[in-house]
Amino acid sequence: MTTELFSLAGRTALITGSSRGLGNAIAGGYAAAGAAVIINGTDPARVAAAAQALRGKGHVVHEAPFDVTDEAAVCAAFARLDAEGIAVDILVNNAGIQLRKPLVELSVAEWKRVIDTNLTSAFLIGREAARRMIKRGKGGKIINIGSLMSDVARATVAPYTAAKGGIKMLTRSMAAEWAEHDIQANAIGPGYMATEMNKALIENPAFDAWVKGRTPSRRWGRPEELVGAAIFLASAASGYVNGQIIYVDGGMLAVL
Ligand code: GCO
Repeated sequence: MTTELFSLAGRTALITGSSRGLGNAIAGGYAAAGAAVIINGTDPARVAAAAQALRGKGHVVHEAPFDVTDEAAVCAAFARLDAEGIAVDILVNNAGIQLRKPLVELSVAEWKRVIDTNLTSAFLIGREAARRMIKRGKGGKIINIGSLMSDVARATVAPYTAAKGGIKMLTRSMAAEWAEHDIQANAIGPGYMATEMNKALIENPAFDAWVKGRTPSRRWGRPEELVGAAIFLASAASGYVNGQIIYVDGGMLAVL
């Protein structure tokens, strides 16, 4: 009973930004749970390498290199999947960038680049995936990757924070419109995870000490520590969970 509840066997999962970082960890966890996975990223060579690494473990892996901010590229990617008979049962909107700069120094172009990559992409890809899930009539799963910044702010990461706050509310909007089609839309809020995006922070002794002091677990999170929540939200175990955000943050948001 338990293993079936959390099995992803027979499902296909598209994870955006999965050639590295958190997305790649989730893709590996989904493949190990039985899903076929679709690796996405902007760099075809990096996507191919990530896909090959998972195939080397015996998993079924497809490649879909496209720019998540480009509507035409998103639609073309889904058209290719349609043509290949690949139906997306699980979508993880993970792709995101960070830009650390004071608001007063930020350009509109910089603002838009973060919002487009971290928020608008989730709308674009969520819309294409949901259109097909609704038409197929077999339900689906959408997991949006939020952040601590879905709920709290830190100076110098305003566009990222605005986007991640939007991710939380877009998740609820998706739940409001798509739950009746048996599509569960939820989010995961990673805490300070040891990823390439946070390398500069990890290597900054003062910031590293702050994260460790501010986090009850007294350490940075590891990307693979998101896999449990990601599998839960992608599996039958979360069939009545809608519009929620699960924080995997070592307890940081729970304490002062
Ligand atoms: C930062 C970090 C954070 C983390 C993560 C926390 O500059 O403060 O990049 O944004 O990456 O999002 O949940």
